[in-house]
Amino acid sequence: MYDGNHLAHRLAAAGAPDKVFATQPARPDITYAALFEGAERIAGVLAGAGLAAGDRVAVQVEKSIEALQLYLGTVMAGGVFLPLNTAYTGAEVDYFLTDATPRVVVCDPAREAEIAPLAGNARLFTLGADGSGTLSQAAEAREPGFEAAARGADDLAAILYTSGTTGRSKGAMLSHANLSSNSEVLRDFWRFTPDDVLIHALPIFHTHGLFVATNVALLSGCALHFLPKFDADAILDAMPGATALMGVPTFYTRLLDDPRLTRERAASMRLFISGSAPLLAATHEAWEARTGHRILERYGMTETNMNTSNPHDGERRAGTVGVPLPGVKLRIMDGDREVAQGEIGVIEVRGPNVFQGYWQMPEKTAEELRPDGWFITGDQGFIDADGYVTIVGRAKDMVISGGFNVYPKEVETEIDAIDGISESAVVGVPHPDLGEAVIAAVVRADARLTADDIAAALENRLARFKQPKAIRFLPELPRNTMGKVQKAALRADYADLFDRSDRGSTQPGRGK
Ligand code: MLC
Ligand code: AMP
Repeated sequence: MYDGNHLAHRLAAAGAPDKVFATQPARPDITYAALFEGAERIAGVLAGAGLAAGDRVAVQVEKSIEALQLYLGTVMAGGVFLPLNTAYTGAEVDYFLTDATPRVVVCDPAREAEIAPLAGNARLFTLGADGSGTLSQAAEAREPGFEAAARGADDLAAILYTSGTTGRSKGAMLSHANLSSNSEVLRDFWRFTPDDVLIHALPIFHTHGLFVATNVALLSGCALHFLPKFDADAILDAMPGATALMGVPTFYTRLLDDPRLTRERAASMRLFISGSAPLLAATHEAWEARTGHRILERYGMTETNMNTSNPHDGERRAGTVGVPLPGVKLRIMDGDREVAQGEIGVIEVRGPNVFQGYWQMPEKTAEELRPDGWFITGDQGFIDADGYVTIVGRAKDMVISGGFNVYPKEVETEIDAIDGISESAVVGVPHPDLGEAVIAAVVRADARLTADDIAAALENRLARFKQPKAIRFLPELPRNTMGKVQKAALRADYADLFDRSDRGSTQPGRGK
């Protein structure tokens, strides 16, 4: 039934119909057959709402099986899935909907009144964490069965927005083959089979939880422990009997904080995978000492899915992101010159995983995607003699906080727009729980302005994970002779702001 649809055909091929696809706390288990039947009903609803091939379906909903069915249903209906972080404020959602002009918008029932005016001419449905809402009502009213829309390898399947260095988010366009090829490679590289039981505690609005975890599970026909979010208790409960976990480094540091994490509890596990942010070698070592497992670290991004991975069978080298995945080419560049082996430069990648460009931003696409297909990642690294890649920094001004990316420019623009602010500089500093935390150095024109005033002004403008965890007032920003703000100096000044021995303390106070 899905033959003519490149991605749907592949995602539906491996799971045995009667097999349980997902177990979930407080909600019933769901089989592969039920997963796809629900997805077909949703595809029917979308088609009935006028969704034509290539139309966007913008989705800001809590994690649920129905949300996964919405992803699959969108692909089946020939649409382009556009997931949005649930933390985004109305102001942020407004930008995405204006930019992407979706045909259908799906939001949480609790935010319907707020999102409806932003949805414009799009058809609006609601979907709650428990599966309730107008989308499920419409789906239940339909007959099962849907003839998937014909879509080829190069047609778009998804647009994922990534923040931009200029402050304007860019929609990364991913084709059916971008997604299928990468997930097939990962399934094989990581040896996923129907016998696996993957603990899924990541959000499903980003590459990691949606395309890496979900697509790999579907393509291997394995089962998921589908958890609504990260919860150390739930993960530790799920671990006996499970075989794999995928997470950001914060997952691993938080689990290490729990004495219930033991070798015995991890006895059935075969694979712990980390990515989206750098995993400290110390975390890798502590994990091995506690559980006997060496975490497998891999490296990817929204525009490319996964690029490199430590090996399943060979040496998993702490502090490295492993070797280029089969079919992915990787080189280290200094501008237009490839550097000598072992030297540091900007990482570029090419392969079937590399995206189709940024939605309606040809000039941004041209800046980062070379005409011959090499994508300039903005990450800095080197390749050692036996092919392992180490990431040493970022050429792009970006903070990764708990696996979420924050572009300082976006935060600075919002702070600078507040009355009484002269200027600001936003940087990331080490944080014991989140890896990096966003902080702001601010110069006031109005000395009465407090840090709380700034926090209040940002409240409805920026998602909370982008809001500074500390605000410091300065008489002026440090600048070099060219007048450029010296962010490295700020990072050094505030490197110890979050006491590394005081894990989990995220609020050192916004101002002083
Ligand atoms: C939550 N908060 C954060 C935050 N997450 N602040 C900064 N950075 C974050 N990442 C804030 C909330 O706004 C809230 O603030 C408070 O922390 C508690 O919220 P919570 O929802 O209870 O947080 P928690 O469940 O502890 O979440 C932390 C987390 C989560 C690390 C588990 O952020 C997470 O699941 N991150 C994964 C992100 C991810 O999937 N990245 C992949 C991107 S794809 P307040 O002030 O209201 O108390 C990619 C490509 C690749 O990068 O290679 O994979
Ligand atoms: P995103 O735009 O959310 O897809 O984030 C992608 C970025 O996350 C990459 O460009 C890297 O900077 C970073 N990243 C992903 N995986 C790793 C990793 N294993 N180590 C270091 N950085 C990583």
